[in-house]
Amino acid sequence: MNTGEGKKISILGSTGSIGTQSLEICEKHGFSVIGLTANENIGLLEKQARKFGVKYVCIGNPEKYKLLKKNLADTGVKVLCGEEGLCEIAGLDENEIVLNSVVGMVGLLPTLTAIGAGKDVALANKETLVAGGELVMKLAREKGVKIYPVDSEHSAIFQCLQGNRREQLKKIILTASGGPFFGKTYEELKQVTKQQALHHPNWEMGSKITIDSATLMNKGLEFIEAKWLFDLEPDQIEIVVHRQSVVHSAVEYMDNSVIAQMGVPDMKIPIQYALLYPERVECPVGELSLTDYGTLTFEKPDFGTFKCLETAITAIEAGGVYPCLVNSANEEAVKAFLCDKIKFIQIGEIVSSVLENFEFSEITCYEDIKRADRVAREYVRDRI
Ligand code: MN3
Repeated sequence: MNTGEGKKISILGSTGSIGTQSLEICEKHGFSVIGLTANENIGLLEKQARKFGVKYVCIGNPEKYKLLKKNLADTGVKVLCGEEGLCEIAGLDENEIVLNSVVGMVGLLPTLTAIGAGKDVALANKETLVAGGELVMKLAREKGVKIYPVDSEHSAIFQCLQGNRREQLKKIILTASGGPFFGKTYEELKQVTKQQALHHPNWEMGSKITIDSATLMNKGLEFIEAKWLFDLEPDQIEIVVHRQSVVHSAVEYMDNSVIAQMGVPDMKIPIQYALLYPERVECPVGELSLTDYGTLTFEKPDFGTFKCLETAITAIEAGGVYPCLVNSANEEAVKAFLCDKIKFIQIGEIVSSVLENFEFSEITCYEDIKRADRVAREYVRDRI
């Protein structure tokens, strides 16, 4: 039985929402935490490092490296820095599993490093599969490495696949909360503020993913993530808006039977399932009361209003470099929105314009992805 007791794990992005909840799960089940990484938050990273007695930490921002090193000088913790340090921790020989919950494209190389080192990956960094899905899945197959989805929708699909034959799957139903602006018209979206965009009705998350949820880009990224994780054609994925976030997604089989996974909207369930698969043991979350909810609703998404969603789907249908370009353009546009440089509505305008402004090319190696990432970001900066 996979009890987690003594199982060696490193967590990339340990100070974020997924990272802190993952550490709660690790503490509950007695995991042995080897390495932790953060981008900026050295205060929390230091606390976590001391509490879990880790051997390695890495800080993304090089300006904070010296201070962190000084603060941890009385411990034996090895302090690393930047992408190089992130990859060093991802590929540590001692790791039995690596949980990747960093935000954005920067998570891709550590994922490839962990897989390259033969380590199973619990994946919460969706940009990894959006930008590099083909490379990542190919390497995982070659190395015989398992990728356990942490994203709640993909965990739900993964759970619905258990005990059934993959070749008898017809399609998947990917549920979307609809975000804070569901039901608004394109005209109304022109007026929304940053504060409104940062307020998600069901989930507490970091600012990047919260904005992605408001534009529905998050669902577009998850569409692409699902395509790679479960080896689907785009027309096998249906997006359904489900405001209550109780049905976390579903799978339809050849006999038209639909199996869904449900639960309260709490990431600790999918995190724990990824870390303790295939065990189902006590988890520190509330029970689901269907009668308290009373009504569950399902609606079609508004593709015309939420341009990011349609763009992401078109990008994966076109294939090649497009998903990576669209993802990087989105990262840059969200950054600009969070710095008050563009309006909410412009995120979708910028992201969708990428498709008309770049030629198709194949992705055959990591360098191709880096190049696409760079040109997409330059393109967005030039337009702002
Ligand atoms: Mn999700």
